[in-house]
Amino acid sequence: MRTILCCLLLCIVLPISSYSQYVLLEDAINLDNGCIQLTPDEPYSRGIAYNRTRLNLNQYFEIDFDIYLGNKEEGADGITFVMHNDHREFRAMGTWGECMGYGRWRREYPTGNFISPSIAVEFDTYYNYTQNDPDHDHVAYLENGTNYHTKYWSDNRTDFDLEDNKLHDFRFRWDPEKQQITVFLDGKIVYQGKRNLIKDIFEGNPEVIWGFTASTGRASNQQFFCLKRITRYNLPSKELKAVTPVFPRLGIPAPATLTHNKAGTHDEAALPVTVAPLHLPGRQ
Ligand SMILES: [Ca+2]
Ligand SMILES: [Ca+2]
Repeated sequence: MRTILCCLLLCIVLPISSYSQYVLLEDAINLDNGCIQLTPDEPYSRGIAYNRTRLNLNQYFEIDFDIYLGNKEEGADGITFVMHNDHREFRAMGTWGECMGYGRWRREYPTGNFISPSIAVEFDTYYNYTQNDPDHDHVAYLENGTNYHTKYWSDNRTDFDLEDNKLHDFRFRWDPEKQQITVFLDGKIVYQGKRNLIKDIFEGNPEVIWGFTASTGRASNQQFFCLKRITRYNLPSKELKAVTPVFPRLGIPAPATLTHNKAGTHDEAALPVTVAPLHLPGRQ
């Protein structure tokens, strides 16, 4: 009887504990497929999801996840991956619309809602001249709640489109020895840069909150993410510390209509330790 009760309890507790890995703000919700929807395909929506476990920037780590930016090429606005030490902690949020729940309307006016100190990677699907966007979808590195950027990546294509009804594989790598950020999208390096994050951004604090933000404006798209794996290493030994499968509900396949964008393979050469890829049943 006790065994049956324990099993029943586990059945109840496990799904709750997997869902509770994230603090969900505003319109963010858990989806039945195990992913977290940041915005529905509705105008003027904003959703934010923070993992409850902070990252330590003294450790080497990689975060690997899928993102979905919708199925309407004319949709909006995009998703950001964010790391921050904003004083609002797990309640921090930025402005809606072109600011993607991360930044602010104008870089010159540090007013209103924006997340800072922070860094972010934006997946921008809508042209906004005030943020210096190219007229097509793009990826860009951002800091301290400013969406305005002078550099971007769009695979040297003017028809680059992220709202293609596909899951896109995104990987964020932090190497504290080199003080280097490397960002991959569908196997390609889309950003690489050196920055003393602890000193120059996070005011000496190596512990940062991390998660995803997204919003819509007049135009919209459904936008969600599915976190697959966090890999962390101790330095300087580069001993593997932990490989944490953090996909909320392992074993639940992605929507049948969605396929992966398989544009390339990851550059694994820079990894100090080779880690076998985490197998997600029902996913390729
Ligand atoms: Ca587009
Ligand atoms: Ca934009």
